[in-house]
Parts: sequence; structure tokens; C-alpha cells
Amino acid sequence: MRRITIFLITVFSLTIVISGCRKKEDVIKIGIAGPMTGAQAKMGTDFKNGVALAVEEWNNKGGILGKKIEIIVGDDAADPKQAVSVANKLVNEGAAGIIGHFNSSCSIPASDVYNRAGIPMITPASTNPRLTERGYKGVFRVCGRDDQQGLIAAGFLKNKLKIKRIAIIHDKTTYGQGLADEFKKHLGSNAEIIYYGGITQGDKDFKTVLTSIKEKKPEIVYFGGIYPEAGLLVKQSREINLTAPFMSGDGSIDPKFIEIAGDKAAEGTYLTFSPDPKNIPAAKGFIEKYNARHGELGPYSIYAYDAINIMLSAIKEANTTEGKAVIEKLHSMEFSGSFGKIKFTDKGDVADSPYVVWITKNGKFEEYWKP
Ligand code: ABU
Repeated sequence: MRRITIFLITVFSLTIVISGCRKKEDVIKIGIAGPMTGAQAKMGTDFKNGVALAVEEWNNKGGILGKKIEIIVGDDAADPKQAVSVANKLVNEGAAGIIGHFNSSCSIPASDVYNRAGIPMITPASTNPRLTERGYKGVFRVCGRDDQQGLIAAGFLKNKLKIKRIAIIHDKTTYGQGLADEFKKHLGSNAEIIYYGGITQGDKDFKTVLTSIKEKKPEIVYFGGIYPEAGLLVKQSREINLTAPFMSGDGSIDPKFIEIAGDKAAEGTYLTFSPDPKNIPAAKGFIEKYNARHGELGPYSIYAYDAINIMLSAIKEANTTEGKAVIEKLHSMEFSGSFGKIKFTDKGDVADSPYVVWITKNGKFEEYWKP
């Protein structure tokens, strides 16, 4: 009897182990990482929505390598320490690749984890140059870089607005301060920087710093940071009658910025970002699908869609989920994305990533100036 019991327990345990292994191998897991909660949760949601649409399309066509694709979501809450925990969790759960993170301050430390694990990551949105300057072969981005974005913002002030008295605020993050510094560097000695200083992400009252900036009579206020603080800065500027136009980067170009600032206060704000995808024929199909399913496109929904499509195409072409082979494929392949052809440089940046200047008008963003 005892023998039979041991035999049955062994068979039962083996069945669990085998079915557990089989379950693991039945799907290809891709990790999606970004701020899913907190003030920047809209960006994480945009990522998830873009990625989910692509995965649905792939799964409807049968998946890849005979397997369905499964998304595993990691919420970094825009916090660098949480990003590292999330990265370890996604690796331990068997992610074959990562789409994320949003914040450069999260993507950079998380990429150490993915690099050690030998799996590729493609960020749709992290623009700080340092991300792809550390020699990690498996780190890619489909967006541009802040050295390119800062150059365009400075060129706009010099060549189009022709103004010189500039106040610069940043949010002390890798992205925000990095972008502010690139902008300042490219302004050169012609500009008069009448204020340069940081605020803290998550703070709600910026009237003290704005009052001190107002006294210096800037012709424009530039902000390196993300839309929650950008919206409050613009709203509170107008409340204290600081009327100088406001300019920011890709981290602020979300409808939430206008919602927080209010239509009237946000009117005339300049923002650097990539050209309007609505004018790009290859993006039409995705935009229509996204609008029908989720409403207005977020700035990085389309980048997330392209990023996952590139990752899945590389897995398909490599004919394996083995990290080294997929990374090699990502370096060698050319991909037709929503913005046109995408080819990665040796560093993992996109070879071509144009920036233009947008403006807010009547509660909407529209393209305004091309260099
Ligand atoms: N590039 C927009 C904000 C995300 C980041 O780079 O931190």
C-alpha cells in the first residue's frame, strides 16, 4: 500500500512539473514596463494599449513559432528603484523581451538587469542619450534622443522666435535635467539665461519659483520635465500674471498637460516632438484602430506599437526567443513601422528620428515649425 501511495505521489508530482514546464513553453512572454500607477500612469496605459493591439494582431494570425504571445505587465510607478524590482520580476517570470520603460531614470537602471539576463529591451519613449551610450548590445529605443531634441528647441528660439532672455526649469530627473542641459548647451553664448533651476517631481505649488522668474522678465520659460508638473507650472504662471510663453519637450505633449493647465493657460505653449503621425500614411491603420478602441492617441502609443512589432518580428526572423540571436536580429533587420523604415544604429538608437515644434491651439496640439 505504502509503495502504491509513493508511486501515485511521484506520478502526480511529475505530472505537475511536466504540465508546469509545458505551460511555460506554450507561450512567448513579453514584458511591458512603465508607470501603470501614479501621476504618469497615462503613459503606462498608452504603452499597454499600443502593445496589446499589436499582440492581438499577431495572435489572430497564429502567434510566433507556433506559440501565442502573452504580455506580462510591470508597474515601475516612474520610480527608479521600483523599476529595478520590476525588471528582476519580469526576467524571473520568463520574459523573452521587454517593451519599456517610459522614464529614462527607470530605463537606465532597469537595462542593467536586462543586460545581465541577456534579453533585449526596446523603450518606446526614454530619450536620455546615456541609455544607449553604455555599450549594451541589447538596449534599443524607437524614439529620438534629447541631444537631438534640445538642438531643435534651441534652434527654434534662435531662428524662429529670435528671443534671448530665457528661464530654464527642470524636474531634476535624468530626462528633465538632461533635456534642459542639452537645450542650454545648444543655445550657446547668444542667449541670456536669466534663471536656471530645478523643481521636485510630485510637488504641487511652484508659485515661489515662478514669482522669482517673473521678476527677471523672461521672454520664454523652458521646462525639462513631464506633463503633471508642466501643466501646473503653466497654470500657476498665468495665475501670477507671468505671461511669457512656455516651452517644453516630449514629456509634456499629452492631452493631460492641457487638462491640468487649462485650455486658456496652455494656449501658445511650444513643445518639441516627432512629426504628426496623422500625416504619415503608414500610421493610418493603427490610428483608426486605436481611436476606435481607446480614443485619442497618446504621444507614445504608436511608439509602443512599433516597438513590440519590431521585437516580435525579430523573434520570428531569428526563429527563436534566445536573447543573443534576437538581439543580433534587431541589429541587422530593417523594419517598416508606423513612421516609415526603422533601422537601429550600432548603439541601438534609430538612425533617423526627426523632431519638430508643436504648439497648443484651442485645447489641441498641432505641428507648428520644422527646422
Ligand atoms: N522622453 C520623455 C520622457 C521619458 C524619459 O525619457 O524620461
